[in-house]
Amino acid sequence: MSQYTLHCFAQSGNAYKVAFYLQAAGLPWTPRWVDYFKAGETRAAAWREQVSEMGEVPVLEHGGRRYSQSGAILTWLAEHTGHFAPEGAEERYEALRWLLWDNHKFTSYYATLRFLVGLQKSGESPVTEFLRMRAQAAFAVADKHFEAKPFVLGAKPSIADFSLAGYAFYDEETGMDWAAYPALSAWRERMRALPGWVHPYALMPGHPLPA
Ligand SMILES: N[C@@H](CCC(=O)N[C@@H](CS)C(=O)NCC(=O)O)C(=O)O
Repeated sequence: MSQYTLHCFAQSGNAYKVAFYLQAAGLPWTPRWVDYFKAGETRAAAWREQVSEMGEVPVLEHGGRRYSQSGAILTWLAEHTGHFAPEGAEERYEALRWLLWDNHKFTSYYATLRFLVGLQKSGESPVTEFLRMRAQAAFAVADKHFEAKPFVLGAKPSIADFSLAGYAFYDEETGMDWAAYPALSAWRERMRALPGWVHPYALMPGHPLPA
């Protein structure tokens, strides 16, 4: 039996942050598919009671405990396994800073834009225009950062990179032009080149969506 079970689904970049980490770290893990779209599993009272009160994926199970929030999970994994761990207090602070920024500004707007435009095919609206504007602002911040550093903390990838990489490899159309952010795009290629990299649709179950 695997040491780690990850409640996830293929379309979830937030789950991919942890799945990609586990894969790149070479840790033994098993996915547990969550029927988010059709059955609305995460919205069921029983799921919230038994798996996560926050009603969100990913959830990691290990040693009889459940862990949620990708940033907290990655931090916990780094501390307990040593893989991709920030080194020393200054790097731990830096990693936390970028994890929070990723959750609030980078992943959140881009993932919501991709959900609406790329998955739900919502078409354009003031909401998608706003989300794209915010995603562009976040992409510009990350692009500037990667002009100076190959990875978030410096020479080596860390948990902060896995967090930022959650939605970087999905191909759905979002109206975002990655080519306009060359340093960010180059970082994405460095992440793709890490041993263990697998596209999210091949790494986690549930793609294509069952009819
Ligand atoms: N900050 C959370 C975000 C998790 C998240 O939004 N997960 C989505 C799937 S990608 C979800 O389960 N959403 C359910 C909901 O918002 O009700 C994390 O990083 O784990």
